[in-house]
Amino acid sequence: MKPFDLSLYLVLDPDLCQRHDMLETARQAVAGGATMVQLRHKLASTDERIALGRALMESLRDTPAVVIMNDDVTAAIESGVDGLHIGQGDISPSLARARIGAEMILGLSVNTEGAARLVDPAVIDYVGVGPVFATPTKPDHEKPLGFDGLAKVIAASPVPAVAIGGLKHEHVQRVFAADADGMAVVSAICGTPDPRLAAHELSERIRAVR
Ligand code: TZP
Ligand code: MG
Repeated sequence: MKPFDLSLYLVLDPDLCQRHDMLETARQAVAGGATMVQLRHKLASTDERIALGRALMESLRDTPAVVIMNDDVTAAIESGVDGLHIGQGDISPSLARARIGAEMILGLSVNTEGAARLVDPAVIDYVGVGPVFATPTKPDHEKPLGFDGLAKVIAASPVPAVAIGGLKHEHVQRVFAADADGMAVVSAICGTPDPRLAAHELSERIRAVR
């Protein structure tokens, strides 16, 4: 399995990151300090996801960044990305693991302490915990956790956790104080005029508080 660092996790959603070219946004964000990039393309076909996954892998080949495919097991396998991220309503973790094999990273979204406690560390490599705040980026999100809720869910998880949902530069200290291993963002990088600078400022702040 490729070693992964959850510190600054960019969720690349083409429907929300239209401001810039996808591959260029990913490259810029990684150049600025993003450690992981998830391709979350809800409206695409599996073939389109495969093409984008391959292009992203090629574009980030000379970097330590890890590429994760959201939801689509077939696209994750066929594109040769480093990992897969699934939600609570998606394919079951054990079935996902059986399909992707031992070498791919597997992430799972959790929103409650109960869901975190059910995580099997033999199956799941990391959890995404959120939303910390209500976010327009994901209108159908679960109830926001706040930082206290975040800390409780993370404490219940047997695997490393990345926090997500409405997170910005000014939240870095509280995210890591809740014992998160990383912070995941869409708009804090995609919604800015300069993704490289945004990632750089976030990663410097993360380095400072850890
Ligand atoms: N899962 C929970 S919140 C969210 C996802 C994918 C969206 C986070 O986007 P933003 O723009 O960083 O609030
Ligand atoms: Mg999903």
